[in-house]
Amino acid sequence: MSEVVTRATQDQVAIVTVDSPPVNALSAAVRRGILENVNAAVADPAVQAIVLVCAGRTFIAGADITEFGKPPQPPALNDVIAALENSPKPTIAAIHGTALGGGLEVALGCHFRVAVKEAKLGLPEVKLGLLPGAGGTQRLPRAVGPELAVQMIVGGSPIGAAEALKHGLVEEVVENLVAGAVAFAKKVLAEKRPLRRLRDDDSKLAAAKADRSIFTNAVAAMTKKARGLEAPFACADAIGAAIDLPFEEGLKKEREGFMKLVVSDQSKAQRYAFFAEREAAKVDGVPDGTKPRPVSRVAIIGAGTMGGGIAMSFANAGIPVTLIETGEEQLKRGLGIMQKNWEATAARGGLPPDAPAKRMALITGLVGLENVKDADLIIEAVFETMAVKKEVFTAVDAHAKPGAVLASNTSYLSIDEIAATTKRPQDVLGMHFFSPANVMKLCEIVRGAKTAPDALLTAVSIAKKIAKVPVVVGVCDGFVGNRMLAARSKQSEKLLFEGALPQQVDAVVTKFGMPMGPFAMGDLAGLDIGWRSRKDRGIKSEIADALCEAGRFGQKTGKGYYKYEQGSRAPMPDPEVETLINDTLAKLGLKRRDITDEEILERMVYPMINEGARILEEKIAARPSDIDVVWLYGYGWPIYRGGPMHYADSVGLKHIAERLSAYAKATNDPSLEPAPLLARLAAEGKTFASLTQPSKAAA
Ligand code: T1G
Repeated sequence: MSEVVTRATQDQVAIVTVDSPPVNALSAAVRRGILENVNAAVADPAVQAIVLVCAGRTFIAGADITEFGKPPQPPALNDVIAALENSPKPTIAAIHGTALGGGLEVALGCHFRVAVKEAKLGLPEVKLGLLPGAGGTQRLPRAVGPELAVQMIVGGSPIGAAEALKHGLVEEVVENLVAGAVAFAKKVLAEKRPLRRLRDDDSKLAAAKADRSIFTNAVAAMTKKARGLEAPFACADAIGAAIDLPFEEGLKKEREGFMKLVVSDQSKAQRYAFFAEREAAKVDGVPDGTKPRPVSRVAIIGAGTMGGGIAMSFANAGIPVTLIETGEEQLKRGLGIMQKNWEATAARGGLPPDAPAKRMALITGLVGLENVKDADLIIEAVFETMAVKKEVFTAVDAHAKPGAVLASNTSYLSIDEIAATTKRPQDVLGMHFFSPANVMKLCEIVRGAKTAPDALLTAVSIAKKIAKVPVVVGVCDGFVGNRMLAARSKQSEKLLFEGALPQQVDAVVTKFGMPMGPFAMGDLAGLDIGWRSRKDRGIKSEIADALCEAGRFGQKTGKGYYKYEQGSRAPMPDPEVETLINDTLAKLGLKRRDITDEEILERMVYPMINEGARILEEKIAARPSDIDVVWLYGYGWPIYRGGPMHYADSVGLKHIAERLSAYAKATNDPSLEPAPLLARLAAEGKTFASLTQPSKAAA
């Protein structure tokens, strides 16, 4: 019999328990074990009902994603579900933790479901570029109605036990998992309740069959933000089949949709991203047994845009914050913005009405750096100059308690230089958040030359606690993300000098899937910042300089590389910019040439990949997938392309190296020559992925 699934009978109820850590995923062994034990329970005259439950921290969290792309092993999941659904004895799923994907589909195959109040139930397959492939698109609409089914399947977010009870997805919320499920089974037997096979129950589909707009409106709302993604639309089609077709035909449609997506490049990229995010939190070079330091209070220095957003992230996670500013006025302004942000979210229904007050209550605003004294973690988010950083860290070093972790939110500056101003460089590191810090998920954890392993683990674990995705990076100018972005910005500027227009470059980059192109981004950030720093450093960028000399600082002045209508952030191409570019190039004696979209895309992406290779050579990033996680969660890289390094492997490193060499010669820019690592892998016909042990996401 199975090692991962066991069965015991209690009071005529067979309790079939899955125990396959870490998340009871539906591996072949688990599928076999469930099938064997359910069949045995059905055949056992001493058994009158069957409860399916899981040991460990969660109910089944889905199919085993590591099995995708490999030859399928029997039994098929649909056969396991059919055994539960066709059982002549009541089958009850007892849910705790997260019943997700194939796990919820197994539960939907049972006649009844009970859950503990903390449980979450969902079909997140769309987040892996898939659709529920074991009846979820056919049974969930029958359980909760098409509207909620569309939200859950096309959106991919789970619902809680209370909402599941409200919508009939579970029959009961129980206090004690197993005892509650057995008691429920006894009730079903005592009341001779008919066995509810969802496949036979179209009652909740009737309204949508009569008025299809119930379904199409829900789909339209959920696919608004699905730009470039295939899976959300495939999910919607499969749910549509549940409304239009008999169950078995709908199941067939679902299967066809699943089989198409599971081999798609998009799903491969999204499965890769799933595991890449989890790998990124595993820090190399930390001795086994190293524990993070306890963090119960955080101090944040600076209540500006970044400091305020960071403080909100901690309060959102229930961690008290001391917010420190140089004066009452700055403090008041910072606290005011945080309150407004929370109230706006609550007004949109994104937070319970009492949450803003509760979270503000976790923030203590104080003036004076001495107030860092009680904090376990101190994050500095002040003006981005080394002089100011050093001044702040010197003071923090004097007041902070022993063992406190001192973090800088710098986006570029050297953590080692900052750490050297303290007597405790082992406690200093970088925690680089991204704006808006209460929204963006990425946190680059910058490891200094002297940063202690437990300080590093403290930053990684606290970042996860505040729902950030931590990636450990080394010290260099711009760390991973901004360093690669600089390589792209350099090319975007050069393309203007060679003949491209801002709107052409941005259109190529957004068509590729990025949320915004380099020139619209420049206008958002403000062109005057770069202009002032160029002037400080005595360097020129004739086109950008000319724009600024003409007062075109971007959105803040209503015009930059684009023009903006009053109150609108929508960039509109401006013929004045083309004239300005032509005049500037004429002065420089430069001629414009036609540049293809293909060349623009290659010169936007390949130099970044090349810089990524250098970052790996210098061990600034531990693995290529870490670089991808930085771009996925910090810079809006399209999830269905997996990240720059994964994308490079899908294009082929040989082609990329050849194109880079060609551009290096054509534009006389030696920095475009392929980095040694890229050149070597290309020559050996290898991939970036080959640099780390086979990833869990099978190709
Ligand atoms: N398959 C294989 N491994 C998995 C896994 C899965 N489904 N889920 C988690 N793991 C591994 C993960 O890689 C990590 O490994 C460890 O478990 C702990 O995970 C037919 C097609 C359940 C909410 O999309 O969302 O069903 O790094 O660090 O933060 O229709 O894991 O320790 O070696 O994330 O507590 C649908 C995916 C699959 C859910 C727990 N299911 N998992 O979060 O732990 S497709 C999902 C999660 C499907 C059917 C279809 C989360 C979690 P390691 P963790 P966590």
